[in-house]
Amino acid sequence: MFLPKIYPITDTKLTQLTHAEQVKRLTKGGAEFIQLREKYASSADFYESAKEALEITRMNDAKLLINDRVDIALTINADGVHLGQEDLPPEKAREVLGEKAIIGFSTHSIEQAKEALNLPINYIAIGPIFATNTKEKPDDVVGIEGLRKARKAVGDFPLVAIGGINFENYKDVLKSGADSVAIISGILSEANKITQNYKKYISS
Ligand code: TZP
Ligand code: MG
Repeated sequence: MFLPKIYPITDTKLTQLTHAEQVKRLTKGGAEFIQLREKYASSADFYESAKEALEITRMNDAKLLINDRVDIALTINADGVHLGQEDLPPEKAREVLGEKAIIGFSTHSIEQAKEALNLPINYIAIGPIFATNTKEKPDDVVGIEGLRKARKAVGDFPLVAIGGINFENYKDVLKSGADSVAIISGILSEANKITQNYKKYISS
């Protein structure tokens, strides 16, 4: 599966922009793999905005994953879902979405990362690597050392690092075993510079 080095995730609260607008700005910067993360909207509203965002990723040959919501991913025919420890089990998501869907799964410790190797998923995410204010009630910080250990534990399985990653630290994170870094505030915190910020990562 194609996993880009920089994996942006949308946040409407932080940006005050629709998911579609964020996706527009990200794809303009060259983003090829984007996750929609929505913790507040109603299902009806998220369904509409996810559909709108998918049109933009399709036009730009980018992949779109939906956080938490297998039902919405299925309904709009998104490219995949990103699930957490308390979401629908990945086995069930695979049954519902089929073989072609991309399924990512969040872990917060080496033990969870190891267990995730037995699941029908396409990548494991581990975090938070660093402290973050973006997620409500984040798990304990894994740290760079934890990431190194996670890499050893999962072998060459695709591994995404998340949490507190920014322009200053992302290269260290990639060197410490992550195939990809998932970033929210490090790209979106200045809503008028999303395209520019995304480009800054990929061009350095
Ligand atoms: N899961 C673990 S940390 C986190 C999520 C969704 C938040 C990442 O946001 P940021 O702004 O990149 O720290
Ligand atoms: Mg979740």
